[in-house]
This record gives sequence, structure tokens and C-alpha cells, in this order.
Amino acid sequence: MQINSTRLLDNLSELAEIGARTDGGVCRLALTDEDKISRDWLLKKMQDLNLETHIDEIGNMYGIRKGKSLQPLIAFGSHLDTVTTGGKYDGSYGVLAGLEVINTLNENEIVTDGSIALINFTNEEGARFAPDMMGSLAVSKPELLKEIWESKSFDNESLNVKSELQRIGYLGDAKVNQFSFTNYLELHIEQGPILENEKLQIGAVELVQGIYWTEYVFHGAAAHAGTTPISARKDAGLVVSSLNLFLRKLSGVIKGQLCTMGLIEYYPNVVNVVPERVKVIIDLRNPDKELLKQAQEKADQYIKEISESHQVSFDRVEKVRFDPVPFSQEMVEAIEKSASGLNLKFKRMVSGAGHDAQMMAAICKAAMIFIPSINGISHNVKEYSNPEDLINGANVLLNTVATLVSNV
Ligand code: HGY
Ligand code: MN
Ligand code: MN
Repeated sequence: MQINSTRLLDNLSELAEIGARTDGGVCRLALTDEDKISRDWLLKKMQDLNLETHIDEIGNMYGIRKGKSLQPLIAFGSHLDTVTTGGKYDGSYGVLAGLEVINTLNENEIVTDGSIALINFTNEEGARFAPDMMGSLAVSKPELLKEIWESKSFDNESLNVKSELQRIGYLGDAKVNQFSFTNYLELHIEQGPILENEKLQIGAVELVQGIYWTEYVFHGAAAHAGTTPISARKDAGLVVSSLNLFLRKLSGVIKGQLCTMGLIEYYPNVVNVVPERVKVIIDLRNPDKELLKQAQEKADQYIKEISESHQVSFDRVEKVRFDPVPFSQEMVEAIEKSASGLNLKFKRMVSGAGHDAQMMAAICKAAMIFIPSINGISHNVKEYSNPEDLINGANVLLNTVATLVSNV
């Protein structure tokens, strides 16, 4: 049994039209109108395949393909939301490959022992609301739902997750913990250069590295660029620039450490005014839990010292604290078996990016399948994966799910 390659590629192109940018990329920020249109599009596709559809309290979308019994319940999927400079594959590929696997099972009239759930998780990217992996976090930790609903939009603090879910009609009534999943499998582009560089076709992902997001608002003093002596300045912008350089050095001294300052907001952001206030969110990642903690401690120590030396104060809010997550060895082996059964070259690897699978691993056996990203590019409009790799990945997903759902 193989998936229908043309249908998968056509669906990927059709979905990429929703939120299409003029430069070939895609922008479908979570809970925006573009996200709603993509959700409506997916819902119709799920209904066309006679899936039993559910929307939960955080807007996660489920399409259930019933087998002889509801258990074991094998879930797969990913996310339709993108970052601002998104591509056609991050998230979309995992959802549409799952849809294609179900279509293929339907066409072959396969009756499975257990059932299959295709999931589109809300706000995986965290580009508009923190934390990222929000929908899957709510499924794995329902006690956080109220706090997550109140998460304010980065671009307009009068909007929060709940108000935006209501606005787009995806504040569902299904409970976030309504299903007990046996497995969760996520097919995703690697978003890095490893598989391509090593000329491999499949990644069997056995761990997702830890992620910390911390927001700092630095308070200095607005001053005239032409009349204020350097010694008299309380320059919040200088503190942030120094911090960025420090973080780059930190990446070099702590093994496996990655530091990024992707979000910076100056106020008043005027050419001839010394910045009064600067908001940043720093993204620290490491596959080692202790080293990640160490990196954060060193960053905070530096921030304290550099702020004091420039008479700048700061507020600090922890937005994300996700430790590294190991995946199910049993499922990693099932992925390897599927890949070798298709004569594909594969390796075990760590995921540098965060994914919904790392949340689902808290409540069921989870693992991920990667395919190569050309030049390792992602979160960039030039994100691309070869059709052959897209098709291979979907067939590995098909074979792995078929094994899990029938002889668990
Ligand atoms: O941040 C991440 O790694 C993911 O893209 N949300
Ligand atoms: Mn993703
Ligand atoms: Mn992403």
C-alpha cells in the first residue's frame, strides 16, 4: 500500500494558497483570519473522508477514523499555523500527510483494530501568543487551560487566546483531555541541515531539545541624541545590544547551547531619541537539561550586571520552560523498521525545533519522523523539501501507523 503522491502534493499546494505571501512564503499566524480559513479548509477535507470531527476548548481539531474499537487510539498530525515568514511545509506537511494516509486507508477499505486520530494543534509556533506548542500543551496539561486562554497577543495586548478563538469560531466544546491516546506520531520537515548533508532520507527522532523563552523589559530614560552626554545616558538599547553579544558568546562556551534574540521592541523607536524602553524575548535551547539551566543562570547574571552598570532597571517574565523530552524507543524502532522496509536511508536524531510531539510524549508514547530540508532552511519563505522526500515521509508514516493501529 502506498499513498497517492499527486493528491498529497496537490493538497500541499492548495493549502499554501491560504495566507500566501507575495514572495512564495506563507503567513498564517495562529487564530488570525488566515488560520481560520485553513481550519475551515481542513474541516471540509476531514468531513469528505467521513471522519468524526471534534473541536476542543483550545481549538485543536480532531478527525477520527474509527476501527473495530476506539482503542488503541493512534494519533498523528501537526499544526497549520506558521510564523510570519513561514514556508509551505512546517506543520502543514504533517497534517496533510496524515490526511493522505487516512485517504489511502479508506481507498483500500482497510478496517483497523484500533482507531486513528488526525490532529491539527492550535498555535504550535508561538509567533503570536506564548507559549509555543500551546494546543498540545493544553491536551497534556488541562490544568493550564485557563492560564493559556488568557495569553495576550504579542501584536495587540487587548486580544487574548480565548477572545480570538471565539472570534474565528474555534472555541470548541470538546474537552482538551477527552481522548486517551495510545501513540502520537508526528511527521515533520527537519528544518535543519543534517539529513541533507549526510544524504539520508528519514530521521527517526528520539529526543527534542529543551526550550526556555524569557521576556525582559528594560527601563532606561528617553533622552536627546544630540545634547545628552554619553556618561549621562540610561540607554536601554545598549543593554540589549550588549546582551545579544553576550548570548552569542554563551552559545560558544556551553556545549550544545543555542541562544537567539528574535523579538526586540524599542520605545519610542525614534532615530534621535535614546531608547527609553526595550522589550526582548530570548530563546535558549539545549538538549541537556542541566546545561540549559546553567545557560539561563549565566544570562540572568549578566543581565543584572550590565543593567546596573547602565542604571537601567528591568522586568522579567518566564514565558516558556520546556525541558528536553525523550521519545518512545519502541516507536523509534517502528519508524526505523518502516524506513528500512522501504529501502530508505535513515538515522536517529535530536530535534532542534520544538514540536507538539514533545507535549504528547507526556501522555502517550510519542515519536517523530523527519525528512530533509533543502539547505536546512525553515522559518523562512525559502523553506523547501523535494517531492520525493515528501512522498517517502508520508509512506513511512503510513507503514508505521498501520503497524501501530493493528497489532499494538
Ligand atoms: O520554536 C519552535 O521550535 C517551534 O517552531 N515552535
Ligand atoms: Mn513545526
Ligand atoms: Mn515552526
